[in-house]
Amino acid sequence: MRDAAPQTIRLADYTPYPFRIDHVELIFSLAPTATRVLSTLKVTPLQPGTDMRLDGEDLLLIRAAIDGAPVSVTPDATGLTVPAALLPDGPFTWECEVQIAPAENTALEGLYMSKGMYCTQCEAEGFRKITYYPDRPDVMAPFDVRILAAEDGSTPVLLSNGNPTGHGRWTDPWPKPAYLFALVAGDLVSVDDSFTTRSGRDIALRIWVRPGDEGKCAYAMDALKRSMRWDETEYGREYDLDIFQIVAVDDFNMGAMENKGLNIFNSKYVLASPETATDRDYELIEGIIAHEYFHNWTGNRITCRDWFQLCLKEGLTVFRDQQFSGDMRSHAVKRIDDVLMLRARQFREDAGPLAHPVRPEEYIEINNFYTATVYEKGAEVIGMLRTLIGPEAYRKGCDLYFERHDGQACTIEDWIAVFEDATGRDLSQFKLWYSQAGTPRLDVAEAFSDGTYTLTLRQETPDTPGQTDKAPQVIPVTVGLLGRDGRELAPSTTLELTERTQSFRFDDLPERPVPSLLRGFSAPVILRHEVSREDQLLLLAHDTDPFNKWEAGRSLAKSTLIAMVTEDTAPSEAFLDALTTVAGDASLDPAFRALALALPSEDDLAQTLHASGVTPDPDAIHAARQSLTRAIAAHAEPTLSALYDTMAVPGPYTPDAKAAGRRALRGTALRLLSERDNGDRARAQFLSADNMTEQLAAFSALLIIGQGSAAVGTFYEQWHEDRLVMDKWFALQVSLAPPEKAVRACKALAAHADFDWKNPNRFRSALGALTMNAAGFHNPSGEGYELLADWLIRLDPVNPQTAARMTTAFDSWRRYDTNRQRLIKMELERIAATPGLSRDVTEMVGRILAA
Ligand code: 0A1
Ligand code: ZN
Repeated sequence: MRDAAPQTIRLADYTPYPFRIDHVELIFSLAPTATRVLSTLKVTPLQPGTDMRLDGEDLLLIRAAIDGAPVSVTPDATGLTVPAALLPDGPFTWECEVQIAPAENTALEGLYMSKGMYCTQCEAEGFRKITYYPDRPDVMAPFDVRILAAEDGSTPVLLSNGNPTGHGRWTDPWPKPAYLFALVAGDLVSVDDSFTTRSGRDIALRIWVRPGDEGKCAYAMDALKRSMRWDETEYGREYDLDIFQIVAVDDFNMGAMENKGLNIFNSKYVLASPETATDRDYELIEGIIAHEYFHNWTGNRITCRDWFQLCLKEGLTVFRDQQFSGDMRSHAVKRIDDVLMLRARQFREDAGPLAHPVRPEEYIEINNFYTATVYEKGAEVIGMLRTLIGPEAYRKGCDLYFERHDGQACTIEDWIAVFEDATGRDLSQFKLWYSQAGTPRLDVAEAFSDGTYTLTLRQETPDTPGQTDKAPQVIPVTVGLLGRDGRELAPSTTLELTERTQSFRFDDLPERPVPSLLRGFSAPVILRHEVSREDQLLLLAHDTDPFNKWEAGRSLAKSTLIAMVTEDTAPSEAFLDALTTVAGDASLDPAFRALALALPSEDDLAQTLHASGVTPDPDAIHAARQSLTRAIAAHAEPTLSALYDTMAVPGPYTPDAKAAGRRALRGTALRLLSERDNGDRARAQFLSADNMTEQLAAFSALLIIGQGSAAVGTFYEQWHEDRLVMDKWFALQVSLAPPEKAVRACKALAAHADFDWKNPNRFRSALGALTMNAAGFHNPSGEGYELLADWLIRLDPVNPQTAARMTTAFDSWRRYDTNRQRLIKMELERIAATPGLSRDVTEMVGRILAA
C-alpha cells in the first residue's frame, strides 16, 4: 500500500544517501505467488549515527539481520527504517528476505509475469517492489544474482544483468543503480550472434523470444550490431561486458528498457517479418534498439543523480538515436519526422496544463514525467548545443563527459560544465532551456534598403503553470537568403539570438531577398512570420534546405486548411499545382515527397486555431481536411496514378529506407486515389500484398472511405493468431472510423473476445486509438469522453501507469467550446472522485483540471 497523502518531491531538497552500498547479492527462488528474494548488502555508513532508510512497497518481510544477527524492524507503507542504534559505525552486512507475488502484479512494475514468463521493470522506482533497498539512482553498486528456477519447470532460462557465472548465476561488475536491475526467467529461445569491438573483444549477442518467434529477430539483431559499431565510430564508446542480451515481452508499459546488459523490450519493438511488420515498425525497431543500446553509456555508465535529471540520460540518448537513424537513412526525412512528432506531442504539452521544464523542479509521481518534454525537447536542447558550439567542440565535450564522469550519478550542471570547459564559453544563459517551460515564439520583422537586409527577431515565451516573466533564451536561428528567381543569395548561417529583440544585417544584396528561416528547424520554437503565398511557393520550389522546403509546403497546407475552416474558402490552384509538382518531381526522394503530400493532423490544426484565438470545431476541421484531400486527389489524379504504377517496388520485400520511401509515396498515392476510384486499387492491393506495409496501406485507405467492412473480416481471419498484427486491426478500425462511428467502433471492439484490456498494447490499440480520432473523440455528445473515462477508472487499479499516461488525451480541454469543456471537466472530476485512485492518475487529473 502507498501513502495516503502523496508527497511532493522537490529538486531543491536533494541530499546524498548517508550510506554507501559496496556490494549487492540477490538470490531469487521463483514461484508465481510466493517468490522469495534474499538480499545481502555490504554497507558502509558515511555519516555514522544516521538511521538507515530502505524503500520497499508491497513486500512481505520474512526476516532481517545485521552482521548475521536477527534484527526486528517494522516496515511501513513505503519502506523501513533501521534505527541508528542498531547499526555499527563501520562497514556491516545487511541481510533481508522478502516474499512477493509476481503473478498478482498487473501494474507491470517490479517483478511480474507475462504469459508464464517472469520479468522485471525497475525504472523508475520498481526495485522497491522486489526488496528493501535505497531505490534511488545515486546509489550505485555491483550486483551478483542467483536465480533458482520455479519448481513447476516453467523457467529453463534464467537471466540477469552482467556476465554469466553458471546456470542462473550472473555477475555485473559495473556499479549500477537499482533501476537498471533486471531478471527474466521462462521458457525462451534465443537467436545468437556476435560482435567484435574495435579493440578486438568478442561479445556474445542474444535475443530471447518465445518459441515460434525466432524467425522475427533478424532485423533487430542487425540494428543492434549497427548501433554498436556506430557508438564506437561516432562517440568512441565501446561495449563493456562479454554478453549483450535483449528479451521481447508481450506485456510492457513502455517501449523498452535499458537494464545493464539485459535490455527488456515491448515485443512490438523487436519482432518483425515482412508479412507482419510495416516499414514504420522496422524504422521504430531500429531506432529503439539503438536508443536502449546507447543508454549503456548515456544512462548506465553515467547515470542520473536524481530523477529530476532524467533528461540527462533521455534527452541525450534520444538525440543520439536520432543522429544514428539519420545516418542509417535520410537526415532530411528523419528531421521532418522528428519535428512532426515534437510538434504533435511536445508543443501540445507545452501549450497546456501539463507544461513543465525539461528538468522539472517537483513531482508527485516520477512515472508521470517520462514525457515528450523530457525526451524530445531534451533532445532538441542537445541539438541546439551542438549547433551553437559546432560538431568538433560537441565531440570534445562528450569525450570529456565520459572521461570525467564515468561511474558517476550526474546532474545537468555536470553536463553543461564539460562544454564550458571544452569551449571556454559561458553557457549559463543556455541553461535556461532546462529550467523554463513553454515553447518560445519568435516574431520576425524585415527591412531592406540600399542592398542591406535587416532581420529583427523578437522572442517571447508564454506563461506556463507556475512560471511567468521568462527571461530571453539563447536561440540558434539558421538562416539562408533566396533571390526572386530562387537562386541562393546567402548560404546557411546560424544567428545567435540572445536578447529579447535583436537585429541582424546582411549587406551587399542585389535585391530584397526571400528569407529561409530556422533551417533544419534549428530551435524548438514557433516562428511567427507573415509570408506571402508567392514567397512560400518560391521556398517550396527552390529552398536548398530540405526541411524548409517541406515546411513551406506544410505552411501552405496549414493556411489553406485554416482558411477553409474559418472562411469556407476553396484551396487555391497555385497551391494544388505546387503540391502536384513536388509529388511528381523525380529529383526528390520519394520519402520526402510522401511527407510533402501529407496534410497537418486534425489535432495540429486545432492547436494552431486555438493559438490564434479561434475556438476549434473538430467536425469542421475534419470536414476541411477531408475536402482538401479530395481536392488534391482530383487535381493530381494523373500524377498520382502514374506514381502508383512507377513506385511499385519490384522483387521481394526489403526494409531499407529506399524501398520504404517508394512504398510510402505509393501508399500516399493509393490513399488519395481511393477518393477517385471508389477503392478499386486498394481492394486489389489488399488482397495481393505480400507485405504488411502494403496490406495495411490498402486496409487503411478502404477504412477511410468507408469501404472497409469486407477487409475487416478477411484481415481478422488471416491474422487473428498474431498479437502484434491484431493490435493494428484494433487500432485502425477505431482511429480511421468516420467521426460519428468512432465511439461505437471502440465500444464494439472493447467487447470483442480478443480485447485483452490488461495488456497495455491492446488497451492502447482500442482506447488510445479513440483519442487519435480527433473528431470522433470530441463528439459533441461527450460519449467519447465518457467511454475513455470509464476505461481509465477501470484500468487504474490494475495498471496506474498506463492509465495515467492516457489521461493526457484530456489535457487540451481548455481549447474547446464551453459545452465540450463542461463535458470533459465532468469526466475529469468523475475520475478524480474515484475512491482509491492511484497517485499516478490523481496527480495527472489534478494538473489537467488546474488549467
Ligand atoms: N528508460 C526507458 C524508458 C522507460 C521508462 C520507464 C519505464 O517504466 C516505468 C520503462 C521504460 C527508455 O528511455 O527507453
Ligand atoms: Zn531512454
